[in-house]
Amino acid sequence: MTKSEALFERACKVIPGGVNSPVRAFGSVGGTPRMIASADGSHMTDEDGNTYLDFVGSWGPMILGHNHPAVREAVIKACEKGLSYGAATAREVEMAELICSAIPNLDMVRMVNSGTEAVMSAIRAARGYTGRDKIVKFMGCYHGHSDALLVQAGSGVMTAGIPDSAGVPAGCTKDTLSAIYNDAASVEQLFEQFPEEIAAVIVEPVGANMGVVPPQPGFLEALRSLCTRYGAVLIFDEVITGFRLSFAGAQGYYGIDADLVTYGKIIGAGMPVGAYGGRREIMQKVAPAGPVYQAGTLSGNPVAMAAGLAQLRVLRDDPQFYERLNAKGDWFFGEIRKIVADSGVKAQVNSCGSLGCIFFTGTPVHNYETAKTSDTRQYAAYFRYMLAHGIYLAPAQFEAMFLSATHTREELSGALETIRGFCSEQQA
Ligand code: KE4
Repeated sequence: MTKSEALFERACKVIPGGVNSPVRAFGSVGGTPRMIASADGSHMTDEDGNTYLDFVGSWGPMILGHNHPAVREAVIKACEKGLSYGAATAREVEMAELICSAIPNLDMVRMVNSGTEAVMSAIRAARGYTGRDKIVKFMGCYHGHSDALLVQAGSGVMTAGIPDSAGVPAGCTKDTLSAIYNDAASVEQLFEQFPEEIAAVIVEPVGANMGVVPPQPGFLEALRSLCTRYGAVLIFDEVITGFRLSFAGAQGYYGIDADLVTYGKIIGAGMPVGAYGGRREIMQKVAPAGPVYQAGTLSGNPVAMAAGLAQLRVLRDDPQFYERLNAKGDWFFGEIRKIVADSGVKAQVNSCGSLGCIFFTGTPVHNYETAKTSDTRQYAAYFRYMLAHGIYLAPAQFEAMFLSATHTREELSGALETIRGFCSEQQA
C-alpha cells in the first residue's frame, strides 16, 4: 500500500469522500488521489516521493508557479506580525487600491474568503441595488456552491453528474434562470419574459468549468447590451480569468465593462481570498455603507493580503508577463491540436491564453450540451496515462489545464510527447 493509499483510507473515515473538495477525489478518473506533500515551480511531489509536472496549479492561483519566492517571503514576514486582527489594516487598503487600479470601471472592492463567497455577495449586491430577485446563469458555468447557483452548474457538479444539488430548497433556486452559453438569444428570451425582474446576468467570460469554452465573437457584447437595455447588472465571474488573461482580466482582454466582477484564486496566490467589486453606485449599497449585509471574520486577512499583494505586484510590474504567458498557451495548445489531428483521435482542443483542455469528442465544443458529448471514460484513460508518466492533470473532464510562468518549453515539449504517446496508443 502506498502512503497516498493509506492516507486516503484514513481520510475516508473522517472526511466525506476522503477529500475537502469533491473534484479532488479522482471519482471520475479512477485510482487513489495522490496526497501531495510539497510543490515548487511547475511541479508537485506526493507523499510517496513521486514528482509530477502540474497542470492544475491549485485550480488557478499558481500563475507564477508554486512557492514563488516573493510570495513565500511576504507570507513569512506577515506571519511574524500575527495572523489575524479582525480589524482594518493598511495592507487591505493597498490590496483594494491595487485591484481597483487594474480595471478602469472597478471603483470599489470588498475582500472575502473564497470565490463562492464573492459570487454569493455580488449576487446579493445586485439584487439589493436593483430591487429585483431573478438572476440568469449559464448551463455549465460554475460559480461556487451557494444555493442559488447550484443549478445546472459545471465543475464538480457536472463531473458528478448531479443535475442540481440535494439540500437546496426549491425556494432558493426559483429565481435562478438558466441560459445557454454562447447563445445570447437564450438570454434575450428571458429578458422578454421577465423584462423588469432580472437583477443580474452572471457569466464566466471564458467558460472554464465545463472544460474550457471561450466566448464566441459577439456573445459577451450582446450580454452587455442586453443588461444595459433592461437595467440588469452584468456580473463577470472572474474567479478563474481575473489576473489570468490580462492584468485587467477578461474585461481588459475582451474590452467589455462588467458592472460587478468577482475574483478568487490568483488574488490570494494560494491563500483563501475572494473579492467582489464594481461600480461605486452598486458597491455603496454594501454594509456598512448601505443596506446589503455581508461580513467575514477573516476577510482581508493580513497574511492572505500579503500573499495576494506579492503575487499581484509581480504581475503588475512585468509589462510582458501576459504576452509571454498567453503566447506560451497559444503554442502549447496549438501543438496539442496538431498531435490530435495527426493521430486521428476524435478530440477537440479548446483554449484561451494559458487555459485549455482536451474534450474527447468529434463535436466542436461551444456550450454545456456539446461539452457533454465528451467521452469521459476516454478522458479517464488519458488522465491515468498522463499521471503514470508524471503529469498531473485535472482529475475530471470538465475542468481546465492551467499553465504558469514556470512551465518551461522543455517541460511542455515533454508533455506533448506524452500526449502523442497516448494518442498513438488510442489508435493502435
Ligand atoms: P471557490 O469557492 O472554490 O474559491 O470558488 C468558486 C468558483 C467561483 N467561480 C468560478 C468561475 C470558479 O471556477 C470557482 C471554483 N473553481 C473550481 C475549479 N473548477 C474550484 C475547484 C474545486 O471546487 O475544488
